[in-house]
Amino acid sequence: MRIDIITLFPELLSNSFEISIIRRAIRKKKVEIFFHNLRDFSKNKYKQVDDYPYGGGSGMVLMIEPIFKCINKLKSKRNYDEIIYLTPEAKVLDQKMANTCSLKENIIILCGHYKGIDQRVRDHLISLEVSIGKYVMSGGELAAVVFCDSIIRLIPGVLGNESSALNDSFQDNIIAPPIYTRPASFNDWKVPEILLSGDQKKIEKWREIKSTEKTIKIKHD
Ligand code: 6GU
Repeated sequence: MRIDIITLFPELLSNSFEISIIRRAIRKKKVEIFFHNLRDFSKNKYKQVDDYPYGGGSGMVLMIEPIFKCINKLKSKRNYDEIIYLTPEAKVLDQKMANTCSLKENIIILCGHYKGIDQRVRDHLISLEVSIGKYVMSGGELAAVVFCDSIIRLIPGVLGNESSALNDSFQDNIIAPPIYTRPASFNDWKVPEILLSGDQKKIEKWREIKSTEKTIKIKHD
């Protein structure tokens, strides 16, 4: 997979991709990530990329021209399966969306900023809009990290143990059961006896019950 991220703040993003599973995915060549600074596509000597909204109102609006130029440059080199705009005004990311997006070959991610972007970008250049939750952040950069992490870990061959993504919470709308590791007792807080029993059948049953309990609890919170 190739991910091109269009942003005003590449420095906010780049470090996040240099740790853990994403770094491993990059090293294993399962994913390539490129950053494009929108300011490099400004025709203005002050590198301006935003302007006042027509009709008045507060806040600045990202202009269409630099975005258009950047997207066009990328599209001239390869085909993109999806051009994604990250905005709180969209369907909220869930595991199903992450699964679908993890199958794409090439995607562009546009991070919003300021008050928003010229509506014509959304109408004519964007194929998918994604939010990461029902709250507002100052920009799409942190959302891009969240979105990329959620899809990269699903690319086949990224996680060491293939089944480990399949057993993730939310893959079947089910929350994973509690897990423990050594020591069996810490401060007198004990690992459930059954997990030490070696009785795999009983353990599976116990995990199912705990999963269900957690799932019901979270749905009712
Ligand atoms: Cl994708 N962007 C911003 N700016 N805020 C958000 C978001 C995205 N998702 C939730 N809040």
